[in-house]
Amino acid sequence: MSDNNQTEVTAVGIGSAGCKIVSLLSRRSLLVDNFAYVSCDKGDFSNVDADDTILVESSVDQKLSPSMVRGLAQKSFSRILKVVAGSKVVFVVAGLGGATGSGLAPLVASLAQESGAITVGVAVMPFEFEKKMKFYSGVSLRRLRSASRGVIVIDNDTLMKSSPGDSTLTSLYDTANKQAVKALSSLFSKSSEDSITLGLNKVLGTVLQEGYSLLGVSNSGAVDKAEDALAGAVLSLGKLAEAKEANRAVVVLNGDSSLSGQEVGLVVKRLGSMINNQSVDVDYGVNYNGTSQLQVSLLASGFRSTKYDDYDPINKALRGRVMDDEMDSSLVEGLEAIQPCD
Ligand SMILES: Nc1nc2c(ncn2[C@@H]2O[C@H](COP(=O)(O)OP(=O)(O)OP(=O)(O)O)[C@@H](O)[C@H]2O)c(=O)[nH]1
Ligand SMILES: [Mg+2]
Repeated sequence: MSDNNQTEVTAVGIGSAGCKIVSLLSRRSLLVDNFAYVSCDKGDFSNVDADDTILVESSVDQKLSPSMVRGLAQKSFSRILKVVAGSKVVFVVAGLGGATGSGLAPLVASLAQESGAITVGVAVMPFEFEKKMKFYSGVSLRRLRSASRGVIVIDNDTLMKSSPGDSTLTSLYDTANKQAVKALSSLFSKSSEDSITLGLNKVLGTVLQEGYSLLGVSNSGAVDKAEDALAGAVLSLGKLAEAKEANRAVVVLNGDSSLSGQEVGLVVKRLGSMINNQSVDVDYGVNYNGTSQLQVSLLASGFRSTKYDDYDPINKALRGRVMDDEMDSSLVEGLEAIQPCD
């Protein structure tokens, strides 16, 4: 698989949301050695400080669909394979629902799997009001799941809970990114003096299960902040799937030195019963380098169905029967490729 000179863990950001989130993660001290970016929009690389940017270009300006993006990306397969070559673990991070992330995340994941890496998709799902994005995101999530060994699903609505009602869309995204990056960083953080880290194996042990892993996030500054934030995180998962389907979970508490051992113990003990399954296996991490506002990030796995199944009504109607599930791609050529008839 990999030799000692090769990169162990790679994160690839795809499309606008994926590039933004991965570039924010690249500034943290994480168990990720290599960061790469793939997009159809050069602007997505503007805040990225890395050489590994792959631009998937169309010869004409046109509105793209996921299958058109996959067609255009065929020219970039060798570059994508080079980025993931030798990695033991590859995280493929994308917002689903647009053309680029929805089209390319499953494709990059399958290339990474082919290269021998353990591939984990990290999918950010659309806000409830982004109705037009639902169909592509539902189809892409299903494809990402079958192209990867595990998928971590993050719901944008879960992340925007702390935004005021009159926020602009860009500030909603900013808040969502801060929450997502804080939660993902705490799951994949390197060990340090002021933290008890989970380590990659425990997180992967949770994610590499059948079905989907869901990331629930909640913050609290209340007197009983540990219990309050945990309840919020469990509740946010309950909106996405049946909490009782969870069979494994890891939890990370992001707070400051006011977080007592008793509070941590309480969270770990309560978690099993809150997700309605006493036998659930719970590992935990704690970061003391945050603020008094406690963030609880709960990653639970084993969800065979989620609310996103409804985003792809065709697949739901097929009820598991397969029509033609090979990822389609259309080769797009501009008008200049159409030859006039004599
Ligand atoms: N959390 C978060 N979500 C975002 C952000 N930008 C977009 N999204 C979400 O990501 C999903 C896809 O949006 P984009 O990333 O803009 O789409 P894209 O993959 O670049 O695709 P196209 O631009 O259509 O080619 C949608 O669900 C959006 O809600 C962001 O900065 N943060
Ligand atoms: Mg975009």
